[in-house]
Amino acid sequence: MKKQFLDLGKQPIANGFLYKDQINDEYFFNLKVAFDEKTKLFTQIEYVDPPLMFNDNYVYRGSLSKTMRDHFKNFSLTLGNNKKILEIGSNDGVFIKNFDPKNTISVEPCGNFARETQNMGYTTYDEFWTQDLANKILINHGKQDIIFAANCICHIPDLDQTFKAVKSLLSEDGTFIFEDPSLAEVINNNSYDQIYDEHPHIFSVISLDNLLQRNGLQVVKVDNLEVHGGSNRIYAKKIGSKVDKTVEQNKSYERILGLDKFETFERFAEKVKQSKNDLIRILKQCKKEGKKVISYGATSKSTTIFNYCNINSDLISYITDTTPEKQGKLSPGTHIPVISPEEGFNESVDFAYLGAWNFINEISKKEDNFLANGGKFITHVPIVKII
Ligand code: DWN
Repeated sequence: MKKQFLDLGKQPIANGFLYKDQINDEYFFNLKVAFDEKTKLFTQIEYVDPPLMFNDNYVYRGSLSKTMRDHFKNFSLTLGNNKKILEIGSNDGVFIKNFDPKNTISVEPCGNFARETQNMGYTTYDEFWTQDLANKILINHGKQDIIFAANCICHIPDLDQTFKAVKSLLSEDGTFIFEDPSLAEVINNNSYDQIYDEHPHIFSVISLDNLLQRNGLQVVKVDNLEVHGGSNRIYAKKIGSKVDKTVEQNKSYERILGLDKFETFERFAEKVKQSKNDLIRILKQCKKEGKKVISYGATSKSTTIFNYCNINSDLISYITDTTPEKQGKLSPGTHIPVISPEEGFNESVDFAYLGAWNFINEISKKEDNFLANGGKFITHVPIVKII
């Protein structure tokens, strides 16, 4: 049974960057967050219909940061190039491009990106991951040694169907490897901006093992990763496989954090409200002092922040982002203009709110001149502060 603990209000499609003449048709939904007492899953009350988010106009490109390009390249080297591998949610190919197209299949429902990987020579199914698709791939290509997904499984509302379909396509000793933001890190960092339409769930290892096991799979190993503010790479195999000690280590850490208890999330909800008040206060103070504040990185995460905290272009002049598909548009819901860093990240800026706080190391290195000249970053992670 789902028990609600947090209401983040009316929210738009997090990656629904739009033009002025599209404002009247903008879609909103109620972003309410709950805890499932049975599976211990952190999940939303109302899921957004996937085609509203993932379609030919999808704008998020995984390959735009060096951190993520290096991350996937390094992991691919550990897997070797001689296994049959399938990726669910291949985006612009940032992971699969490290593999030989002969042994590699990808699945990507955003047609614009599916065409990109097809053009790179990869067999790409431009469809959502379902049992029907798994059946089709089984007939066309046979069982797979590795099924991989990064920042994708937590995007899928129906986890039972997802895991059953994975199991049906895995070879007997095959491994399902997937990475997603870690619930432990979301709680530790108060990074409530990880909650938006595309993330109907945020996973603990405890909840994942419950869900996988009821579908014939089990978690056999966990890697804790730094990317995206703290993620877990889960290795799952068919039930009965050898289980690494990292599984129990992660579960017992999560029990210490209370991730198996509703009360933990009630406390989290209080911290979220505090964070909202602190952020609004700091931005209003900057405005009062006549400072120019912009936002760095037009992220899905910042859509949650700006809409929950009612932050619009009164407080944030504009957002800079390297993604060509976001530039020249307005941010979802609160309609702050998005422009390129070349146009907007200059000496006129006093403060930059870090929409892409998860890339703070990469950004601080790149923007050392801004910092050296007295510019400052603002973040809400783990508490609202000026850096
Ligand atoms: O799961 C998801 C994650 C992996 O990616 C998706 N649901 C959608 C997306 O979420 P996000 O938009 O919050 O992701 P990022 O990776 O934090 O987005 C970073 C944004 O910042 C991109 O639009 C690129 C931009 N950027 C920039 O302008 N300058 C990034 C860097 C590193 C930079 O230096």
